[in-house]
Amino acid sequence: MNKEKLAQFMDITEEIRQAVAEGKPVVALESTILSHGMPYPQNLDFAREVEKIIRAEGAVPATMAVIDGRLKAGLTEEELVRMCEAKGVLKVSRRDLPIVVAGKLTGATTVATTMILANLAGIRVFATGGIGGVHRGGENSMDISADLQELAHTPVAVVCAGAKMILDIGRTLEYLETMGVPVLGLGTKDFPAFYCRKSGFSVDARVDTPREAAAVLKAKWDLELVGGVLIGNPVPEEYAMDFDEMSAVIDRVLAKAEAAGVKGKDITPFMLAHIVEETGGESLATNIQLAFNNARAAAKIAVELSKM
Ligand code: PSU
Ligand code: MN
Repeated sequence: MNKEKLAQFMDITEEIRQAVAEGKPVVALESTILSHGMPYPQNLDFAREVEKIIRAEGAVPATMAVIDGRLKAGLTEEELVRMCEAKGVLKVSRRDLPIVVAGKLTGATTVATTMILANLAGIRVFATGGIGGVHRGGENSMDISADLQELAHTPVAVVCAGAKMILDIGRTLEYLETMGVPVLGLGTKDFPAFYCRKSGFSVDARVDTPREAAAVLKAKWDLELVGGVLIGNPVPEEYAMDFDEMSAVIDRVLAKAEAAGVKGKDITPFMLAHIVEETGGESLATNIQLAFNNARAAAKIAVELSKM
């Protein structure tokens, strides 16, 4: 999109605009993780700290959101507080974007929408916690996150701690294969399972350094292959949770969601809130630490990519 047209819809902070123009490293961040993924006020401390971590690695953070119908790359302190308080903040995936823009509404961006905004702003690397995917029972419900289609089409690399066991990880990876999305493991051959370091499913390739990961991104885009790359970065050992214990928690919470009739876009936020409750906050601490770890890795990858 040309600059004049983009300016009709989007506000990009001067710092981000300049960094992108000069080819400096920038890391996109989503806001659904803040508004619908973590409780207030822990989400606000998290949001500030994650930006610091990216800066410490020599990259510029770019938190995405839609505020009063304006697309935002980079938020002011006031805007960050508004997203974290989350009063009347919608969850905005690709299909919702024109509706919140036309209605001048405020919404948090999912992985899919953050990729769209990052691409509009010229940002190639994005750090998050976990991605959406094929839900368990998705072969019947057809509940497949728009995040997967976005990875197929939009040229942004997403650094995540894998996918939660609330999803069908096997089918999520099959879907990504069909859509031609490379799945890399940072220091691992095993696709991580968010709270746990291993899912039992393999990635397509293990990369051991941020430089190796950046080289795959560069090759993909130099070849003009459409779409993104998914990079799985396991939660640090000291914060990882027990696989069997987490499986049991998730089974219980899934049963609760089913009994309550929770469907569609409300499932993920419902699950996250109830998992925190069931684990007595331990899962929140893990969630925060794995997201910090992803921000650090994404910043390092963005730095390497900017040198290539
Ligand atoms: N997984 C998490 N935390 C999150 C999400 C997923 O562990 O906050 C959010 C992300 O923004 C992701 C979205 O893009 O949920 C997926 O929602 P859906 O399945 O409705 O597409
Ligand atoms: Mn869904």
